[in-house]
Amino acid sequence: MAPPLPRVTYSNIGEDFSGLHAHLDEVLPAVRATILGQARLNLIDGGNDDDGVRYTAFSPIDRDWTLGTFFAASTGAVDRAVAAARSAFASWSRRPWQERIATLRRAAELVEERKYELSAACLFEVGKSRLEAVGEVEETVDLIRYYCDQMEENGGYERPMRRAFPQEATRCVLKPYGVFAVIAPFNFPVALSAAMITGALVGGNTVVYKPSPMAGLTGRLLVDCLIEAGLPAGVLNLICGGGEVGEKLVDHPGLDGVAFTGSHAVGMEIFRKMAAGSYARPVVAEMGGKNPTYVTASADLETAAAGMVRSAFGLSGQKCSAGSTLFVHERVARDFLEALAARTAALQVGDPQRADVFMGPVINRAAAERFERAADSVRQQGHFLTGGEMLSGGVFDKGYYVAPTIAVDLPRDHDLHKTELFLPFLTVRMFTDLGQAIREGNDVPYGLTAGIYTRDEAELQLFLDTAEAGVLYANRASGATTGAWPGIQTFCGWKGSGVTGKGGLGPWYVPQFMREQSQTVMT
Ligand code: UN1
Repeated sequence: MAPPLPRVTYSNIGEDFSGLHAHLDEVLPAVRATILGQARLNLIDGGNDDDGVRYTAFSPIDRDWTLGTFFAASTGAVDRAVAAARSAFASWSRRPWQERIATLRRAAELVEERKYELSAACLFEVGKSRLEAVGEVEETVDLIRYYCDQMEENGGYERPMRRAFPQEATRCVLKPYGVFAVIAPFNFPVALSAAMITGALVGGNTVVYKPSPMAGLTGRLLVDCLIEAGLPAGVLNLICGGGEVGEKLVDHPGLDGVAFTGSHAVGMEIFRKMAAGSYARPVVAEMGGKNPTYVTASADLETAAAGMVRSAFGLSGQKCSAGSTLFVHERVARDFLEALAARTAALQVGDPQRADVFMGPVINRAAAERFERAADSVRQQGHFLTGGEMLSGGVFDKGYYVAPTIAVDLPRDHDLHKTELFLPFLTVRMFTDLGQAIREGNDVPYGLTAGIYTRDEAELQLFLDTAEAGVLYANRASGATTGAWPGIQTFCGWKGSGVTGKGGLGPWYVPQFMREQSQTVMT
């Protein structure tokens, strides 16, 4: 038997992936032939459902490839999905948590069995590189298992309390809220959907899940794994569609909470809505970032350049963890920017089916237009170290491809240093005082990730003490600000990047989907 293929964890960049690539050479055409282009229905109360406006989605790699047809759920379908989740809640929530996690663990096994098929679907749907796509599905398997482990390690979040009197026994119990809407983004369509769905389900909630309109295919393939693992009808419902369907869902009075990953603007709107009724309902949200990296005069410049390139341009910069703004010490700026430009020039951009491609397209026309506007403003007020243009010719004319871009010489307070672009677009500022640079890096409404490259203990400590972000990295070649892994790096958005002060991938995630009850019984 052939040895198992190596796992992809975003960080194991030194591995030999040649066997994996050989396998993907076979899987990709097969998936393209069998999985793309089909009608993908919604799933309500265990049944397929086409009640809604039919739409077709195309691959960002090549607009001539149909991903599939989907149904933007009608108002009636949204109502039925919420009602189904509501009626499934009583028995799902009362089921012993051990049974709930057994089902979720079976789902993790199915995701693992289908990992190359899911990765390939993800590659075609989002335009991810091979390793980004496989890494995401591996991350999915680990995070489902990690959340199940958390439930187990915490004994289902039930614990005996102290006794005021010998005759009085008290337990503290975390209980599910009820029906959660799960609204997911396009960029990690499998991992982030699975994270929110699992968090809600292991805690005993039921779910109405809406994937991104750009990611209905992987959304449905993921749901199939969960359903085949044995979730009862109505426990997990799938409705497709864009913002208008999302709005109907969030406005639905039958919801008890919302889990959301996406833009700051939409997340805040959901948060305000969920606080507007007669009582506030929980929102578990992760809402982007403008993540700074600091390269000090003591840094190992090659390590720093390697990590910066991966975080700025991996997945075409379309990660909330992307490293999108750089502070480099004046003394090393010339050498560092030279190393950075050389590594950027060496990146392969193109059709991500190819093994050597690091960066595929951006997701859609809106992203390409955002790129053009940002590039225009650099032309007016700064310069490009590299990039700045849309790519054309060959496959570049089939999708939306842009050059990995590094902007220098912009005014210090320019908007591009502060706005999340969700593009392969890095802005650069120089500094002489690290404390001052960190204050500038902190001066955004976000606080998700931050990175530093330094060999000076005091600089490192200053960064760890003062950087305002939930995920900090130092001296990492595999990613300056990206690459958090379940059970290893928790992923908590500070300030406008989150709302609860607790993050994904870590020990406090699942309890966010539950509320506390104290039960005192006289014995
Ligand atoms: C995101 O950045 O949009 O840390 C999600 C990372 C991955 C993905 C996080 N776990 O880069």
